[in-house]
Amino acid sequence: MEHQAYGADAPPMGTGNINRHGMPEVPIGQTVTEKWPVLDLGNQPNIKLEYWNLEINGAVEHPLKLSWKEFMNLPQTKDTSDFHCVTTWSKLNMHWKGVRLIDLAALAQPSSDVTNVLCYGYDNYTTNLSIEEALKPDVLLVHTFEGQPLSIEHGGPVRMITPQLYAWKGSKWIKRVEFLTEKKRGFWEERGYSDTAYPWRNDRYSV
Ligand SMILES: Nc1nc2c(c(=O)[nH]1)N[C@H]1C(S)=C(S)[C@@H](COP(=O)(O)O)O[C@H]1N2
Ligand SMILES: [Mo]
Repeated sequence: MEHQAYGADAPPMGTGNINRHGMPEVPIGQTVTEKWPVLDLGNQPNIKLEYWNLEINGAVEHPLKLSWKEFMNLPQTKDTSDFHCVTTWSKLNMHWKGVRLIDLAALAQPSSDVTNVLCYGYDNYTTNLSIEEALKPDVLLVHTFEGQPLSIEHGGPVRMITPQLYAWKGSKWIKRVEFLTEKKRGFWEERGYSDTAYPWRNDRYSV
């Protein structure tokens, strides 16, 4: 283990102005890009809106299975946030519109012993998050980017974003969020990537 100062966490690592989370704008080891690269497992599902559903279930009082219309009728949130890919690019100031995961959780009512979530994509991707990270107010299920419907290659009709974690934690083509009372690992987490994925800790791989 690396040496740390007594009585304090190591400061967040990165460069640039301090952002709204009190973090340096560009996390350690990242380079800002203007382009938006596409990264996935190579299978981009094309889900017609009439067949699209979002399931919120697991350890919850009221499991949900929402149609597109029901999803779009939920309270909508606009936000501007940054996107940090573990392959070392970051894209800043992206304008999103979608539904907060915490607003969906308020409808589903997770039980008090929930500790984790596992998110599932229509391409059978999975990724895991702690409940604390999953319920941060900038974790959105987005359908609109820069005023346009989110493209299929970037996870449309709806994907999750996790601006305070590496971007693999945000499932494209999101299909299901399962609330859990113990950790289950997702696709990359089973292959050596970090459960926590904190960009300002250079927390890319599991230790
Ligand atoms: N469903 C699904 N979500 C996914 C992935 C995937 O393969 N399938 N790849 C992840 C990875 S590794 C990254 S870096 C981001 C990339 O999002 P982008 O292609 O829109 O840049 O999506 C994440 N979400
Ligand atoms: Mo990635």
